[in-house]
Amino acid sequence: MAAAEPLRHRAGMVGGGVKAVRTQVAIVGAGPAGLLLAQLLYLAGIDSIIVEARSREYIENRVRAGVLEHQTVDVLNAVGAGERMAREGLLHHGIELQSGNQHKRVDFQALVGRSVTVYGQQEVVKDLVALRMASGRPLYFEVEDVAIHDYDSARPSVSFITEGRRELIECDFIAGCDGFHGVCRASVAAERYEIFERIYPFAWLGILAHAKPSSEELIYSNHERGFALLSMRSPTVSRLYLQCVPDEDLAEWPDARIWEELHLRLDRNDFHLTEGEIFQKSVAPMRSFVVEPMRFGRLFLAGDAAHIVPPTGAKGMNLAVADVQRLASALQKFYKTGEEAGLDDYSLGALQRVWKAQRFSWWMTSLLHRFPDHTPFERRRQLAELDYVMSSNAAEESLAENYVGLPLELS
Ligand code: RFL
Ligand code: PHB
Repeated sequence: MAAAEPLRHRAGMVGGGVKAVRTQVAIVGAGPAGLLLAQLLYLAGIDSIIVEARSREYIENRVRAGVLEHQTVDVLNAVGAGERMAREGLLHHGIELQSGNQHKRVDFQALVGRSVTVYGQQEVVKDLVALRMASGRPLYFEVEDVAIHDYDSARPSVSFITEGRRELIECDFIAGCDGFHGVCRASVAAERYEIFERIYPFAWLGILAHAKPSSEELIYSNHERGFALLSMRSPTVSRLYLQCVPDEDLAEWPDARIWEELHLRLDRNDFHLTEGEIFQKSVAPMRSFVVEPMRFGRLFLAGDAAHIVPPTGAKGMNLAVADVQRLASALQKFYKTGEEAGLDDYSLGALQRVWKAQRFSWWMTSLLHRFPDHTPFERRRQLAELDYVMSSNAAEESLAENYVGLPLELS
């Protein structure tokens, strides 16, 4: 990757004592999408400013994704964010599918010659924040009242309040990397986009526990009582999930009840879950969501700002990473040659991958959860499909190909 060239960035005052700064790309949101985009641009000699609503401590401790596709690992390595991941990340060559007492290992290496890495999203965020700090380029935390302006013109801007003062970023482009509840997508008039959405009639209750993972690989379990997932973060920390109702009240889930339910859904004749001290609990809703297009003039949406997948396929953060790789490559071409074709293709190209990940995430979710409205016919059909996946090489290969990540094609 090219070394950093001199960066273009200047400050001045505009009317009313508002401090104005100029940059090439204003990035809203310092999640994996915003932070990785900033680093990719920095390495290409393109200046950016990031504004983030939360504190550094908050974003570095927000527990979310855990599975990185091999392409995500590759790009993190390429931008210099791979050192700790190489030491602490856990390379996984397969997963286990479970249906009652039956289980089957899906061997990614044997089927598609690829693997995934288990490394917490907040660790990726920490590594990327550290790189941003080392670059010396601006990353404002705890900003308020962020608003985007004039993104249909050649002179867009982003305003916000930091430390009680209003500031304005004048820029060439705005990257909306501000997640599902962010301000960027919400600022676009509703008639300019179409939304595709499915809300699932269940959620995941997730825990982190100081417990040695009871299995070397992830276990996805379809059980009479509902879905359960065994995952991990390190050799001493287990990450476990239980299907629950969407408005589940955590107060009704003391630790003993969580372990009891996990045992019921994961234990087998030859497998018994190891317990430990639970130090984090949360409930995550399940939704499939896509906005089309992902570009409005000089505003580009990336990551959860544009799409949400249910977590069963472990695709959310990986999609965010693929979006910003595409966006960074298009911006790089634009600044080098003035050519806008990559920017024009961004939305269509990104959406092709997004819809394939949507399909896979919906499929894994449908295969593994108990649906409250399933008829006995639909439940039998689901179990037959799972049995098919667990006994057909062709079906396993398709699962493996999608799980490790489809190839990323950048024009
Ligand atoms: P993020 O991470 O939500 O970051 C957006 C950032 O924008 C900030 N923000 C604003 N900043 C300024 N002004 C505003 N007005 C702002 N509004 C918001 C926010 O504070 C935040 O810092 O979006 P990004 O970068 O697109 O990244 C997406 C991923 O976070 C998400 O897709 C994954 O966590 C999804 N996900 C998983 N993805 C995977 O690839 N593999 C997994 O194994 C996986 N497991 C999961 C998951 C998500 C889960 N939950 C909690 C929904 C497991 C769970 C339980
Ligand atoms: C996680 O470890 O948080 C995790 C793993 C696999 C998934 C979702 C989440 O499908």
